[in-house]
Amino acid sequence: MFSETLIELLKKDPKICVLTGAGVSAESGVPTFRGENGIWKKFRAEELATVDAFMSNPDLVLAWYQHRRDIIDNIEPNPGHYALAKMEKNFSDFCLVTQNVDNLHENAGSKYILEVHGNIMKNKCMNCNKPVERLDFKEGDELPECECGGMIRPDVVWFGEMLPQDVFEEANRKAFQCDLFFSIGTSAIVYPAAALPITAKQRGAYLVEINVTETELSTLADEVLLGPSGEILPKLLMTAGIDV
Ligand code: BV8
Ligand code: ZN
Repeated sequence: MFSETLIELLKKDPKICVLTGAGVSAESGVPTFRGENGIWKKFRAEELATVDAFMSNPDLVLAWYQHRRDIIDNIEPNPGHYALAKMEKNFSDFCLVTQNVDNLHENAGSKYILEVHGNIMKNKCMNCNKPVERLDFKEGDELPECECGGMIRPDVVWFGEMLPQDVFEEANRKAFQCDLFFSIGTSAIVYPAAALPITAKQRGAYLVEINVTETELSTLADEVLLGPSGEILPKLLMTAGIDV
């Protein structure tokens, strides 16, 4: 299932950079964005994950995020998350970049995580940027407001918004200098995060994709491992002699 090249490379303590997307959380029960049960299916991304959508329909957007938090509150990381936390302990230069906002990598024990699209458990004031912890909102509730009078929103990156500069710059630096890049559970179409595996490949890294289907990135990858990340990652570590 795994190439000799990949197994040999893993034995040399390579610099590793990983990009994860919604597919890594699918086996935990978090609906993906564009899959058959993808969240976007009920709503178009433009309707919900944008500033305009929030300003024109804050109730709907806040209720949608609450719905997603409610799902996330009742699920556990899966073996794919745990395998990535294990990798962090077994390699001296390991960077986990995630597009996921669901906190599952942290719950699985990963320590150093670059959350390039923010975190759904965090909120902030649109006016003064003051962080606001847990927000429980039901449709019809008063809209949450900051002491400064600003509206409170989820601290995630919406379409058309910039990614957190320092976080993305660090992710880019890691992609630039890594020997081995894993693109796991992502359709690799949302930029600029989707540029990271391309940067790594251009810089000479060995590019591995783990997904249940081929994506736009598959033709560029050195190795495409087709299957659920929750099964493939533990098997990969076992084959490379890293106990999971
Ligand atoms: C920016 C946070 C500019 C919020 C998200 C045209 C119109 C408008 C915008 C654009 C446009 N063209 C390009 C753009 C830019 C846009 C973009 O790339 N759009 C795409 C859709 C074309 N990008 C942006 O707007 C970004 N900002 O460009 O700003 C700018 C520049 C300077 C100054 C000012 C502004 C911001 C993008 C971030 C948007 N926020 N999420 C929230 O979560 O609510 S994006 C959202 O998509 C999630 O973060 C998600 O992670 C991300 C990517 O999706 P995936 O994770 O890949 O999930 P998906 O469902 O697509 O795929 C799942 C995959 O898993 C599938 O391949 C499936 O096969 C696989 N899978 C399923 N099960 C498993 C599995 N794999 C393994 N194992 C399994 N078991
Ligand atoms: Zn404020």
